[in-house]
Amino acid sequence: MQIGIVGLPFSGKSTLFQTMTRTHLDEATLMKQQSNASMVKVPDSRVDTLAEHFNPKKKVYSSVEFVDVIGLKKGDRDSTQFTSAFLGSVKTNDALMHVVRMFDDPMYPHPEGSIDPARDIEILETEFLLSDLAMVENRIDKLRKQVQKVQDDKLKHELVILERFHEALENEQPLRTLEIDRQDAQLVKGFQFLTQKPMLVVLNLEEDRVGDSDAVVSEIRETFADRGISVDAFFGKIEMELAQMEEDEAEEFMKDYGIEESALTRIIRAAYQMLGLISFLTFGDDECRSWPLREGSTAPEAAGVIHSDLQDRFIRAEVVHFEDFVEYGSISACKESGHWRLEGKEYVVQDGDMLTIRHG
Ligand SMILES: Nc1nc2c(ncn2[C@@H]2O[C@H](COP(=O)(O)OP(=O)(O)O)[C@@H](O)[C@H]2O)c(=O)[nH]1
Ligand SMILES: [Mg+2]
Repeated sequence: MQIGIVGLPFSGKSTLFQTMTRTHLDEATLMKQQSNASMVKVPDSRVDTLAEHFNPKKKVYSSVEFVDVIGLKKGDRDSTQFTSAFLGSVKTNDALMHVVRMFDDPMYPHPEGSIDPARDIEILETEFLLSDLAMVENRIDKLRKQVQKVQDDKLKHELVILERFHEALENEQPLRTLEIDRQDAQLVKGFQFLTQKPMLVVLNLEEDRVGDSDAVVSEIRETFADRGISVDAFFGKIEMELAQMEEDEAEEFMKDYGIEESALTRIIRAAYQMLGLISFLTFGDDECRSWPLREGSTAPEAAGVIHSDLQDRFIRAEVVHFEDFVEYGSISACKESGHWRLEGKEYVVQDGDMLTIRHG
């Protein structure tokens, strides 16, 4: 599962990537024009709570991969199309984060000449839409010819879905706004349509906007209300400074600015949810840990995230919900009060479930 960071040049993509991954890439690496990928820890205070209780040797957090997608330079755009190399590297991501520049810096001129977040969002959205439209039209042409020659229900059905997509795209409606059932989604998954990917717009604000960032976010949210995108904000410059501080120094600094929660934490969590992931927990003297799981997965599938062997040899899962664990104070107290369960193969794992897998 991968989240691609996209956006116009000098919007703060690499800044966001580096502060999130706590890496520092030198200019030479950044200039290489290749995408950089890195795993990012998903903060989860439940793991800390479990660790306080079990005192394990290790604490491990669920993580997701972020990619700083390179390939979109100013020269890469002509009047209508981004390079196919850029679009190709966007395609492979499961969800997208669009960094939109709202800071002013004459050293790094905005490629469009001015700060205008709605315009910048539109530039990328339009580009993705046109790319999908071209692909849909191409495929529809082929399918129409094929279904005339051979009787094939699957191809006919694909044609129906794609015609529906075509209509939406022609009305400038991104595919992510369409309701589509699982089977149909599976059938067209291979196209990796760009406007079908969950999209989080992240506004990169000037540090003096801390006070009115909520208002800025709301305004953009309203403007794009019908596009099925989420909107959030961060302060690139502040995050760069925070990343270089010790923890207590960072806390003090955030207080001075009146920031309650690190924007990075919030954005990482939002991205995680956007991928349709929840977390289940494992615990013990050895390790307390959160694990990523696709929403709607069963207990054996969760076991498979830990180890494929565990899925094959799954018998039952012992389940306590984290909230109950906190309320009753221990696993044995949960047992006594009826908050401990044995679940079978059909059980759908919930966010915050503490699991112990019984296996053969
Ligand atoms: N003043 C200011 N500068 C920023 C901010 N975010 C990024 N920058 C600077 O803008 C330049 C471009 O940022 P970068 O992250 O490399 O943009 P990218 O091309 O989208 O990857 C860098 O010199 C950053 O240090 C911000 O919020 N405020
Ligand atoms: Mg960059």
